[in-house]
Amino acid sequence: WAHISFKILNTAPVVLSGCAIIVRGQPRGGPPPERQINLSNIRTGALARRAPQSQPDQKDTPDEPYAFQAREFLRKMLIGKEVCFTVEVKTALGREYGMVYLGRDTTGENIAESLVNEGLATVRREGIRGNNPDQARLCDLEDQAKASKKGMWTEGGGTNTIRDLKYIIENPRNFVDSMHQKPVNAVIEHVRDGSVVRALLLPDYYLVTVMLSGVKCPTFKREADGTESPEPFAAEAKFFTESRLLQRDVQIILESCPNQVILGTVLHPNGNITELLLKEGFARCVDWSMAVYTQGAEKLRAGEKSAKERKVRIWKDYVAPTANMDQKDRQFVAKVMQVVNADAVVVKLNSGEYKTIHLSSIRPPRIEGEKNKDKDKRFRPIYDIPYMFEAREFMRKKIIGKKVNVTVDYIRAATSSSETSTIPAFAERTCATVTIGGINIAEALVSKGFATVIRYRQDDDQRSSHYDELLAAEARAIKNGKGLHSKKEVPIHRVADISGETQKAKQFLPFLQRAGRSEAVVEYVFSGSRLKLYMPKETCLITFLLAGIECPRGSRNMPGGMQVAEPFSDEAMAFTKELVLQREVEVEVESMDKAGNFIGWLHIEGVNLSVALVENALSKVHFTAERSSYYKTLVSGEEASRLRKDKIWANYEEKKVEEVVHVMEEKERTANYRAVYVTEITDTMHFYTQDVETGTQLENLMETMRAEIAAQPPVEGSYAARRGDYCIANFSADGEWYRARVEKVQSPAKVHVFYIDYGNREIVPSTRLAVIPPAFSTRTLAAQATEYTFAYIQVPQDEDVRADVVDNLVRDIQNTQCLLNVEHSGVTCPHVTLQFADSKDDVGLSLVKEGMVMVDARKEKHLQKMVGKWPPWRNLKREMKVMFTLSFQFYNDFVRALWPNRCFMYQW
Ligand SMILES: *[C@@H]1O[C@H](CO)[C@@H](O)[C@H](O)[C@H]1NC(C)=O
Ligand SMILES: *[C@@H]1O[C@H](CO)[C@@H](O)[C@H](O)[C@H]1NC(C)=O
Ligand SMILES: *[C@@H]1O[C@H](CO)[C@@H](O)[C@H](O)[C@H]1NC(C)=O
Ligand SMILES: CC(=O)N[C@H]1CO[C@H](CO)[C@@H](O)[C@@H]1O
Ligand SMILES: CC(=O)N[C@H]1CO[C@H](CO)[C@@H](O)[C@@H]1O
Repeated sequence: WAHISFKILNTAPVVLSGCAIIVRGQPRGGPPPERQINLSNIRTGALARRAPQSQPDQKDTPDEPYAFQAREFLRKMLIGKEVCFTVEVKTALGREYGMVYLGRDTTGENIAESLVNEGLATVRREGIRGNNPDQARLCDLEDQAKASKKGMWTEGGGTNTIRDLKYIIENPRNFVDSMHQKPVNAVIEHVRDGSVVRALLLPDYYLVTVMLSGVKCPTFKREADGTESPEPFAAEAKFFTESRLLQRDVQIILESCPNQVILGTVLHPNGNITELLLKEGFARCVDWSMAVYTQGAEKLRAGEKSAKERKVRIWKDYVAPTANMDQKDRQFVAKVMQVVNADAVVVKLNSGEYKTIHLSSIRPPRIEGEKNKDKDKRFRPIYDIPYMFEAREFMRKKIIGKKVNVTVDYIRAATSSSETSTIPAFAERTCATVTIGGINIAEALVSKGFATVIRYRQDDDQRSSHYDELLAAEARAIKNGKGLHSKKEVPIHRVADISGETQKAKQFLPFLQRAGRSEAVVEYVFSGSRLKLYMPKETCLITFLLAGIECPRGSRNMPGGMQVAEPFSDEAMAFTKELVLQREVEVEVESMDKAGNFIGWLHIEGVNLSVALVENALSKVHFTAERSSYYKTLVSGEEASRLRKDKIWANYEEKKVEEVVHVMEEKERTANYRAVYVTEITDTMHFYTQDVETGTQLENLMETMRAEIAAQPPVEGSYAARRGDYCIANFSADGEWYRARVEKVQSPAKVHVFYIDYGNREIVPSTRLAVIPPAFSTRTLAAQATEYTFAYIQVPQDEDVRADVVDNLVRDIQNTQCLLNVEHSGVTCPHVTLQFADSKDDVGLSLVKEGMVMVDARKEKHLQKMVGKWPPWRNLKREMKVMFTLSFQFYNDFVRALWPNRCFMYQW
């Protein structure tokens, strides 16, 4: 045996037994080599050993008495500390014997002496040389320990110091459950690789293998020939864990036990190894076990993310999925324009561009095999796939029209359907995490059971940046039986699609007309004025055309070929989409066309879509709008757009000239007088008439209505007036009920109403108003008062003069029957001529003749003729009156100056 003696400064990483330790030098760019040192001249008990599993006939060897105590004594004293040792003997096999001292030199505590002193080791006296003072000292210490009955010299043999080691746990799952995820004290006995350790659980001495939850380090693969080949960084990862945990006192949280594997987290006061391994690039996150990690999965993902960004160790060649995107393309705020089948949204970017965004890592409800799709032509995924509708509705209600935060997680490249085909089976997809007010929409969907989470290959990076939250949400949804995970019958949506079904539509029309304003959701926008609506109360789908407007037509495939789109048809469609697509709206259905499309008005948040299109110069007013209560608004909107020469009116001037020429050649003035009853004359010289023809209908209606109300008087004050509503009002002049429309609600005491059958207005308290009985609504009989104004005469600008004229008119024609002919349309109402019923004299002309108003000549030739017959001295009387008044004053002043005491009297 060679006798060598030298000192090496080392760290003790492992205590093999009471008398053997493994030391390592300082790491230099990798795990430093290990050296095993057996303490010379002493002996401690042997630790328990498990029989090799290859030899089942052998038995496990238990601890020798005080063996574990000796090991623990050394472990507590040495682990992680610096030691210095001398090698006294090196055997032929390379085993080294020596002395170990705590600290940097041999003045430190001599470990062998301490052990002997504590009665934890015996001295091998056979090798002792009397002349060696160190060895002599060992003998002395042993004698003292014996004398004071320390350690193994205690009476009783120390059987109580033998551990009852448990190598096997019968039911590991029960065992883990019984720990209730509470930290257990433990000693890490062995590190298999960076993320798998063998731990001795205290105080009951279970030996368990624990995999760190949520992570995996590179491992040592066992080859067929028994050799181990390490994956890159396996040794480094193992050393990282060893140097921090091996033989340390730790706490372990046993978190789960799937398939006999115990998953846990090791806690050490200096930090948490799972996080550290990830941060240093020694491990990657593992989805399946991440779900059980109890200390905050987001910290683990963050650790991994940081390692990836720094490209450390296992990530040295890492390229982020969004690496070549600009920051502004990676994260932005955008407005949601459409929810597409519950896993995608169309958003409007700041630039005005639209972009489809898929929600990362989730899969909407779907039907396996898609077999129904082929069988049934009318298969509509949104209603027919269980929970698809719920999912879409959930998303729609939460985010449609709202601003959301989009963080792009990855771009899924387009995939082709086969090797030879170049047609992509999937187009490229931008997958992102979409949040609103801090809520991750995908997570919310998954937690409601309206979507499932996509599983990935371990190394697949193309996933949500909040993947664990998604998995956790899914676990909750499964546990609580939500949505797709519910054991209940799936909700069925029997939605009647009556778009294009003329017969069904015809049956349905009266329902919708009677309903007045109905709720609807806009499912689809075909064009600026053509929509598909879902009616939730009636659970049906209808096609709806906006009333009152002419919207530019888009291009269409017609039998004769492609029909070219009219200018601004796309703009109109975009406008309508932006305003109403997938929104909750109110519609008033008025009628139906031959194809079974309903026609009516659509309101969204106080905006009337027809009006809005006209006001934005994207539609013209259609003549059928004249009858409606929105006509005025429509016409003034059109007028304003035309003046701005906006969009469809951009080339308006030229067109007008053309039209006029056209008109001059073709049109003749039509005189088609009908009998009307003038009911009201306004301060602006407009007037309201009723048709004599329908007069009796109105009388009958009023009579039965009043009788019905008298039989069942409305509860006073039960009516809440709402602008635009039809109602009945108790007219202050006669205390009778009339049909009316609310024009303005100033306060409950001041409601502005318009009597729709008479044309007069009044401000009344809401206590004088009541709900209109449905049988007497405008569906039964349209509003009877129609507004007109005079053609060919100028309305005097001067208020006093105008008031004179109005007084005249009230005296002459109010509450009398006249004959009326529409001469031409106007901004707010048609312009007409009126004749006195008896004399057939023209009312306007008589005003002109009386010099009260001036003639308003028309440019249109066919109308010029008409005025041409009117007196050439048309305004003479009024002009003379003005002139005379002036000259009279002048003359008077002049005369007074000459003859101060004379008085002149003149009479006109
Ligand atoms: C050295 O220590 C190890 C670990 O305790 C033990 O297995 C081995 O038998 C010891 N060697 C000798 C020669 O005592
Ligand atoms: C978007 O995110 C920012 C910062 O995280 C936040 O202040 C803002 O409120 C979010 N906006 C929405 C619509 O969620
Ligand atoms: C109308 O109101 C007045 C006063 O409020 C009341 O006296 C009258 O009876 C009402 N008329 C009807 C028909 O209810
Ligand atoms: C639960 C726990 O102990 N977490 C710790 C893990 O380690 C980090 C530092 O590495 C600590 O900040 C955590 O508190
Ligand atoms: C009754 C109603 O909702 N009318 C609205 C029609 O649309 C215009 C403009 O879009 C609104 O100002 C009206 O209030």
